[in-house]
Amino acid sequence: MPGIDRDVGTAAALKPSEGSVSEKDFEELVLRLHEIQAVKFGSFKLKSGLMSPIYIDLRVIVSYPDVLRRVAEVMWHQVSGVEFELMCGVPYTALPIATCMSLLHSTPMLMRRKEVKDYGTKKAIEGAFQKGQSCLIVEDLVTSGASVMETVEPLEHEGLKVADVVVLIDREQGGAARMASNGLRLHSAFTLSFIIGVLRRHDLVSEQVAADVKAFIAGNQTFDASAPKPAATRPKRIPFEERAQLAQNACGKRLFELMARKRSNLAVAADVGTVQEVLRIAEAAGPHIAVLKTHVDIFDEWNSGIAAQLRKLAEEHDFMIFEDRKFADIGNTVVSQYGGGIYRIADWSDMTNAHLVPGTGIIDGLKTVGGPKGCGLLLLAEMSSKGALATGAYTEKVAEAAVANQDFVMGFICQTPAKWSTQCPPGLIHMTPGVQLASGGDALGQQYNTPEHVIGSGGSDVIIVGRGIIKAQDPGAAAAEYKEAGWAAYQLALQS
Ligand code: S5P
Repeated sequence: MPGIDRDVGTAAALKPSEGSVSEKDFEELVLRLHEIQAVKFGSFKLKSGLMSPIYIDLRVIVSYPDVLRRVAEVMWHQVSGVEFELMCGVPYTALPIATCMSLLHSTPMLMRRKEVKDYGTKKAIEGAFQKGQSCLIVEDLVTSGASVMETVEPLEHEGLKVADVVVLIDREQGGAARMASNGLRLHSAFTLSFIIGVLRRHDLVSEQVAADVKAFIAGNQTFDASAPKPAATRPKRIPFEERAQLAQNACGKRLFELMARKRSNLAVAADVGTVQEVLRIAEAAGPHIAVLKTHVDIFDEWNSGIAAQLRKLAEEHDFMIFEDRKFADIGNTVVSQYGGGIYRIADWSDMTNAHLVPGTGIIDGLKTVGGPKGCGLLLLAEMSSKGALATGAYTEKVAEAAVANQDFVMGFICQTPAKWSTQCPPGLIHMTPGVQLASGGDALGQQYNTPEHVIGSGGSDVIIVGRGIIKAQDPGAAAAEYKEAGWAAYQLALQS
């Protein structure tokens, strides 16, 4: 059934097209919503900071079962001709509405977990469903449509089909157009204009307020259909040689130059148990890699002589050394861990990495040791392992800290920088572990993506490959293969 076009006050527009809900029911519901102050007039500061002459708060309807039931009925009425097998409410206000619709019409419901942003690794959708089933989205209020899209994405990620969205109130600020541009049909019970029309007829708002609301709607549109889609506006990828000029950290600059010169954006994770093996990997993979990554504490022995041998191979084959120490302590402690101890990491590695859990003091501490030596720091912004906690707001904080400390921070260990809200300057490098030629994982939570995915849609620069190379029969040949795949993905990304 097509949605009812509800323009201010026209009788034809008020007529519900079918079913048990009458024109009078719609009008009475508007009056009741006004009565319980779900719709208020005055001067209200919105989340966006804008001042609005109208405020709609549908959270209160849970306190009025008669209203909740009527809301559910008019919304159900709007989709009476739409085919769907499941329903999912947009958290939180629409959840009781969806529940009520589900109970009244015996239609199963799903629930989206709002706190799970990273739906690649965690259960974001609760309930029983099968791939390919159709799901109706239930929302209380649509302004720009952004919240609806946040619920559509994880449902589609699970293989569900979403084509229709039902909403109680459409603020007419561009939500319907935005949804249409994403292939979704918006069915609204009321538009803001319709609500104002009813209240005006009952003399519950003045002519001036009605005019103010109309002007507000007209002046605050959120969707410009002629504007290019976000993907098209994403800044173009800049070649490594140009980014070398933009890097503020000397080590980051060297790495960009090296990658451009050697035509390799491959780092090998030399996670082997003996010094003999690490030297063998460095020799075999050396001609193909930009970076050799070590975990020095898993080798069977270590001394300055071994460090010198590794450095010699780095000079011969033109690669840099990254000690994957993942520092995570207070500034004062990491100074000793980085500069001292039996490993003396800062003496032989070009770069190391750190978690930002302790706060930015860890960057300051590491900088006192590595800064004067021309070393660089990579911050762990995201991790490849299942259930990793470094997501969402944490990742954004890490990005902000890197941007603020570019003299020592050269970039990130991350997964999908293309999805971050923080726009990172092109002088920062993104390096991504959890890479193999086929996606998959191991028994202990590691998750693999392909070089194309990581560099392409993921937006990263460097692939870090461990077992894909070191466990291969011929690590040299495997490194050559990963080098080709990583570089081809980078070339493709430059063109898109
Ligand atoms: O999130 C991360 C960060 C790192 S540095 N996930 C990771 O796997 N790593 C490291 O990358 C990990 O410690 C290992 O050295 C390498 C991945 O190895 P692979 O054998 O799974 O490719």
